[in-house]
Amino acid sequence: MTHTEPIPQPRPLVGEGPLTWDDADRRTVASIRGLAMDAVQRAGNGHPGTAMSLAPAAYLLFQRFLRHDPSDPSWLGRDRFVLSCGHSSLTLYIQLFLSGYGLEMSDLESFRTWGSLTPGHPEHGHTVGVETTTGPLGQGIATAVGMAMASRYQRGMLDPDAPWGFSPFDHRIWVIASDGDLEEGISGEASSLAGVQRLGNLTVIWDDNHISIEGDTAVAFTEDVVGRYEAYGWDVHYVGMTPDGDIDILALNTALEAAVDQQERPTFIAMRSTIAWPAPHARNTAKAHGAALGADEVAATKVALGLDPARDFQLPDGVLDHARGVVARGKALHREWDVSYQAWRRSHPDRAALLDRLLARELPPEIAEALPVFEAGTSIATRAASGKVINAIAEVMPEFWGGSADLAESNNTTIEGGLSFLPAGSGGRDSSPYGRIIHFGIREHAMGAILNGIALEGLTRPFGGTFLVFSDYMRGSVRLAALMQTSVVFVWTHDSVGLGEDGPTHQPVEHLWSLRGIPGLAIARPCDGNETAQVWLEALRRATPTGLVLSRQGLPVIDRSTHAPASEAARGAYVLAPASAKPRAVVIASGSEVSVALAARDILEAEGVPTQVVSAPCLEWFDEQDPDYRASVLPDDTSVRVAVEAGATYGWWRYVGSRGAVIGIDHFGASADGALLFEKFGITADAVAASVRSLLAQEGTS
Ligand SMILES: Cc1ncc(C[n+]2csc(CCOP(=O)(O)OP(=O)(O)O)c2C)c(N)n1
Ligand SMILES: [Mg+2]
Repeated sequence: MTHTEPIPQPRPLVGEGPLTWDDADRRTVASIRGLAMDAVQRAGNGHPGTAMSLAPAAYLLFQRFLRHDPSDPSWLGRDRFVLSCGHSSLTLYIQLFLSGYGLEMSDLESFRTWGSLTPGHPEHGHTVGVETTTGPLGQGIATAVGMAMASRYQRGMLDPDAPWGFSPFDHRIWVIASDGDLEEGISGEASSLAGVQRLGNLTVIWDDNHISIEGDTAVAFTEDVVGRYEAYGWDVHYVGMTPDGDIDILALNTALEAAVDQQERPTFIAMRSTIAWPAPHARNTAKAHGAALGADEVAATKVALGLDPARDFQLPDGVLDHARGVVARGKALHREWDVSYQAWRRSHPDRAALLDRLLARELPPEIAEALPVFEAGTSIATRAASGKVINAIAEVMPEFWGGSADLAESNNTTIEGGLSFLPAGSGGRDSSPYGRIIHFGIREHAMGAILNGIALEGLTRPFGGTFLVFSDYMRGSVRLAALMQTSVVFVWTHDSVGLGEDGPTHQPVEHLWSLRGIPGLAIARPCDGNETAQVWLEALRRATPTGLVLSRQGLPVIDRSTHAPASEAARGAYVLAPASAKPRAVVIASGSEVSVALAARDILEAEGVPTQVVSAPCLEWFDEQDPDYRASVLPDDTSVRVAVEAGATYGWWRYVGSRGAVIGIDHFGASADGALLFEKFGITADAVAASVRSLLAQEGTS
């Protein structure tokens, strides 16, 4: 790489000089507290207390620490702010309003109502400036860990040689988390990993208010939280309260400045606060967490804040102008950043071209040709085929990275020749701070949220693996992936009783339909190696959350010269083997049961029953096809339709109709050889053929 000109050095990520906290700031913070009370009072429901107490902390962050440009909310160089305690959404909405992100007073007035930009909990993609959807406690902080990891990977891909703080790709992740966030196991999983990863670009402020819904947190939360974070390897700080119970803003400012200077470890700031401060009666009560304070208490609190008790949604003169000063600050930061960014572009044209492709969300043109082709007549488990596909994709997509929750070998998720993603000096020769193999540890839930965070950072394409049965452990994050439509691929292997001897604890049964029940999540269960390659490609093309469901056991590679091409898998379901004449029966199957369906077809055709076999790797993609196509796959005039899948039966009825049949497993599995379990549980060609015969007989008599 030749440098055509010296790169101007952007300012490192340091603080902004001594804190000035003047009357204008105090009046603004008082107004924020008033708005939080008013919005909940107007809606009749919501969470006023925490938005009131957190007001100075959020204001300090947005005004002074967060590097953001409200006039360009998707600025590549921006810091990310995550409000992990999403119930306190007004904390975020009011800052977005005051900072000039486009939210207006009218949006605060319509808080929590139909069609508003201010729903009960912050929703990414709905309200500009919301970096991730939060509300399920614990998800935000774990997602933020993913953002912090992605930030490091991205600079490794684009600007690895710049010292930390000097690359246009360096930025910080700021989180506010509540007691509930830290009680949830997922936050412990993710925080532990953040410590291992020494994520110096991550700061978490814990709103230590000793209150949750059932009262004093001492009823359920008594450990030494700060000690725990110290043990995770974080840099910890305490921020106390003022004598009258407000957040000590000077102490918080000092702690945040220390966080900015900290490059080696994530920062944890334990910040004492009083929920609903300074409401005379509601403060420090659990009731203030989730209910409007009532008109009298609101009025009394306004008096305490120096606001007019008779006015709702008031902003004293000058407050908005004062707060919106952050727009000019943001533009200046952005301009300054642009100089170094443009210089980087000129000096690194190849990397700039890569970045442009990533920003355009395009795949490299050579991706389709890069995929492996599996030879007909051989046998390969779809997890193993997926492993080969992952490696082929990795060759042409530097933005493609991921790993497993300690099952890399079983999930076939390892990028051969790749380095482990680990901080400098911690993992030996096979690792690098910019490595592309993530070791999540046995932390499925955090893995799910971290994958979301990586995807939300916006430039890279993550995947993460575990056994399908443990998708339950990560379901909260999978649901958010679907809600946010993040470009995440979940690699779920060992997809049925076919996994064998590990027995019922490890054998998924209800999981396929349980996951298919999540709106916006595609579940792709390919039948052979070549379908595996095609569903991977389709998942990447769509860039929406996809769960790949893959077999442990070997599956025959279907001869595509005599059957439909595997590329048809992108349509979700397709006629793999047409009937020899107008079909009298249709057998529809996914994954390992497609070869069972083909064998049943051989039996039935030999008996003179023209039978069409449909391979259905992804019902969500199939449901999107036009009605004519769907009717060609599942002809309306063929009432004898049998579905076969080694799992719970219930969703298949939609595809087989009331005169059809479903062959599946509606009970737990057992510890024995996988092939034997298929026999014992009736997932066989003979059972499918018998079912078709019986339906044809019923049809004949009806
Ligand atoms: C996973 C999850 N479980 C339960 C809830 C319901 N819930 C909302 S807030 C909350 C606890 C509130 O306590 P805390 O986190 O300390 O917030 P604070 O009241 O201090 O704002 C609960 C249980 C939730 N949002 N997410
Ligand atoms: Mg609390």
